[in-house]
Amino acid sequence: MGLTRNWWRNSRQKPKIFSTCQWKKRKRYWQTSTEVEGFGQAFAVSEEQKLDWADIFYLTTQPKHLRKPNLLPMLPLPYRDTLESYSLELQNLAMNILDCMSKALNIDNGIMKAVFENEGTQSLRMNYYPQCPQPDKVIGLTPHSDSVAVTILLQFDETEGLQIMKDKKWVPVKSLPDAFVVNIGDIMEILSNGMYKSILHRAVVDETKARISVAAFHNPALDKEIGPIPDLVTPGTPARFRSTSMIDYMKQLFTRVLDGKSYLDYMRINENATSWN
Ligand SMILES: O=C(O)CCC(=O)C(=O)O
Repeated sequence: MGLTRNWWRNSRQKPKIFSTCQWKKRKRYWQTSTEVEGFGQAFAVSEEQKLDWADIFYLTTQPKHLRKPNLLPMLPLPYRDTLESYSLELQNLAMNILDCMSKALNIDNGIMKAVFENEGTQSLRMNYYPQCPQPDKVIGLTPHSDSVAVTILLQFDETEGLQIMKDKKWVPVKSLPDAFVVNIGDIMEILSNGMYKSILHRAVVDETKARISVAAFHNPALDKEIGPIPDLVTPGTPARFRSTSMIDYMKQLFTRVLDGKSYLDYMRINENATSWN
């Protein structure tokens, strides 16, 4: 898939922006009250909100014209180049994953291509979870499902922290060397009319070790409508989600706090609908 071992090793440079000696430089990339991109906190929407035990650096990477001029284009070299090639490799990997999903859903792969290719968006979130003397009293990342279609997650240092909800229990996801975790997001659950389920997950923190992860989020192009793919809506499997424009979906998203799968529930047509699988 184009991810050669050497390229992989080079790209695993830790996001240096989190090292303490970078404090002053970091200010250049700070989030503002009206801007979710940059360095700061994930999904902070009110003064009263309890924040997660993490710093994040969030930025749009694809398509290029949607990049904030003060973020990726201003990052120092060689870090900027590393992110650039990482972004492109992951965009290709995401398209391959979507292709496999089309096969599994038994739909023409041109359908996914039309939604994701060319202007399909990608954003990266680098998460830094410092060690915490009382890890049981905080959460690194609030339980949530990703609002996007597909997330490709890279975990550094083999430090554990990611947990998924399975059979009503939190299950740790082992961090394997040279491996990505692929998360199904809410948009994929909507497009597949519920055949793929988005995964509820969270990050916990460690008492002695900090942890870094990088999530690459992949979404349809902003001028697309999202809703169940017509081929997957039949008299026996009626549409389980509303359709909306990507723009409206994103606008709504950033006014909400991160809260489990509540946004997907908001998009659901009939919450009492029984699951097909
Ligand atoms: O740090 C992790 O393992 C989880 C990151 C994550 O879920 C996210 O960035 O949405």
